[in-house]
Amino acid sequence: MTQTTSSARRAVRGNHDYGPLQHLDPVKDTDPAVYQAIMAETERQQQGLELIPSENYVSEAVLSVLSTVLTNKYSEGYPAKRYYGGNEHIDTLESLARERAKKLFGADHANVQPYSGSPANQAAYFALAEPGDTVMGMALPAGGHLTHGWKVSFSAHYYNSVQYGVDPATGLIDYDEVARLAKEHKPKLIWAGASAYSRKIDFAKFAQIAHDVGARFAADIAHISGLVATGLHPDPVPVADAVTMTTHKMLRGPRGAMILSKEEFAKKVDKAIFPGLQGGPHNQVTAGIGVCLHEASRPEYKAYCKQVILNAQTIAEEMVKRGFVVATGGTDNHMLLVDVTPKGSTGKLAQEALDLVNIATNANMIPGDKRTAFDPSGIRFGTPAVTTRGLKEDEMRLVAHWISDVIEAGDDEAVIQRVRGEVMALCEQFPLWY
Ligand code: DSN
Repeated sequence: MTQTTSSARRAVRGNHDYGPLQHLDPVKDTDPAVYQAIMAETERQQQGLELIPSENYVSEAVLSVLSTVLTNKYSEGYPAKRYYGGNEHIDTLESLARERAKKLFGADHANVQPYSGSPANQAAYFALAEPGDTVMGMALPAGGHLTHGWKVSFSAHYYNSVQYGVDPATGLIDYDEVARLAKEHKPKLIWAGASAYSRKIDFAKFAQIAHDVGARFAADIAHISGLVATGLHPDPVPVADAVTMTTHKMLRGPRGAMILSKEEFAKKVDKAIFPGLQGGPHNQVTAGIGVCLHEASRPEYKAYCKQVILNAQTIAEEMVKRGFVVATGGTDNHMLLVDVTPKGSTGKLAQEALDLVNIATNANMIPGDKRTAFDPSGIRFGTPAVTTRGLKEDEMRLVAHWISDVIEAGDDEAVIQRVRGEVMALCEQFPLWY
């Protein structure tokens, strides 16, 4: 998605004639309600800054394959082993995606069929543990994912979940504490990975802890997949029994997921996905995963990932200068967690105020948070989407100051109006191609 392409299109088509969405013309007449909602969402994405760290914009190539006849086909099974006829072309697409995933991540085996991140993680449990086994993962309030054993998830209902957190003072994973808990509880499976952790994760250390207690080790790299693929984050693939990830976050693919595994677990992983948990794969998504993996193998993608980190670090530095408390003092990756309570706000109030100025974020708990998950002390910011849009450090400085102005402004309508205007003007300068 280059700036030149987007600008050229808009020059020809005008700001609000969303050319690439012409394939929606048929639904305009048959279902205007759906059409209008899609157009409104397109406009929202155009006119706002997306700072939710788990979101991104797909390329035109990825979006185009999602709306194809591939959605018509049933393909239960795997390439050359299907339960339906007529799958020769689907086999080609799925094999391409699997081979590209293996090559990009240096994995023995790749399954590209999981419908999304939670089913992928469910399949990893199915492949690596037995119901009732003790499992260990990072607690949700500390930055872990629901499926890593949080109490409301299947992962705590069907497994005996032991949770580790972060050091409340530093916000960092305390590996000695993880090792101590592992020795005490003797889990069969240990998870590493997070949805809200801004520092590097030492996967080798986790693997050693798991090895020492005879546990299997799974890494969930949904958030940092791009950084791992490009060597900008320690790699779990050589040390983990299974590695799961969504494909729609930093990888800029369709909404889906993948599981990489060592050869030893390849059959178990495949069986866990089908027939264990899922039916037919979503072939249009498989094709989109293939395309995004191809895009991620190019040198431009590494440059993009480096910029993602620089952008997040720039926001963190500017917000610290404005007197905010950034968890762990900064970031090594694409996201940061900011405590907004010293400014008299809360996570929920700040998220709502930022919505008013077209900046999308999400309220999040911070390490040692005393507030509730519904209205926590923090906000989670991430830069994968704005970096895809072409924004760099100069724009990040502006963004950090707009965020700070809005959170400090409380009910000051003049500040809201000013910042909203400035955000929309910046979005006009960096249009999306949609
Ligand atoms: N919902 C994702 C996130 O926002 O981080 C995790 O699954």
